[in-house]
Amino acid sequence: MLTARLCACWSPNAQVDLATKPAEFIELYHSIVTDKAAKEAVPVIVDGKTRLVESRIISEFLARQYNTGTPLLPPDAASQALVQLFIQQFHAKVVPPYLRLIHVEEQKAKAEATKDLLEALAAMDDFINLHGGYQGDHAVGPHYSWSMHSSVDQGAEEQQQQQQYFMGPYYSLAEVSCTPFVARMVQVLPEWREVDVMQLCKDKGLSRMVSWMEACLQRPSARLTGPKKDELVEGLAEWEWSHAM
Ligand SMILES: N[C@@H](CCC(=O)N[C@@H](CS)C(=O)NCC(=O)O)C(=O)O
Repeated sequence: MLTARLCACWSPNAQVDLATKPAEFIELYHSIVTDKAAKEAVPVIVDGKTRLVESRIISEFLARQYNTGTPLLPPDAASQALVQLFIQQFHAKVVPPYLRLIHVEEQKAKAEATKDLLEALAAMDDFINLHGGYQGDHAVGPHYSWSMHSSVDQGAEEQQQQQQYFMGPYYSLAEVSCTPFVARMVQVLPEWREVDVMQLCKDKGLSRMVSWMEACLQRPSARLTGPKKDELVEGLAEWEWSHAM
């Protein structure tokens, strides 16, 4: 899988320098995306004969193709759809103001982006309260009489932590797809923009969002594979520099 260091889909194994995209990368990209005018972007995955782009499509492909450990999608169509809706809402509402906040310089624009970001996080807090596992009439989870096994024994603290995922105790593509952005918001914004997202959410009483973000970041796989704060800030500085040329 090809990624770039600054990206939410970062992988240390195969990186592309987006400032000087190699010809082989451009060729590979357009062997998948036939629109020659499309800007070549990572991630790109080559898995045998399967070649794909778009992080959400790649994640879902991997979850379905290599469904051997913790299942990342619930078995019933209604819960699957709610997980997809959660991901769509997060990417449509939360990610744009986050990216805006990263790139704007002017004080007024930063304040507006911060306001929009917090409103989007408040909407996601409501979304989890309405649809999240074990809560609300439209909640995902055992209401639909499915169960997802967890392959490891967990301590009480870990179990309590896991109640905080979108699907209650079940880690799913909802977290997989959003955790990289949570990590960036929580780790990068305080230093990059003096905006402490976690604290602001606490101040606004977005308790479900706070516990969801904490559970995302505590997940052992996220801790193991997520880039460190310094790498993220450095990657952003490099990106700003290369795109300013
Ligand atoms: N919707 C795409 C977005 C991919 C994307 O924008 N990737 C960025 C890096 S994180 C990229 O490669 N940009 C190309 C460039 O900066 O030239 C996805 O989720 O995979």
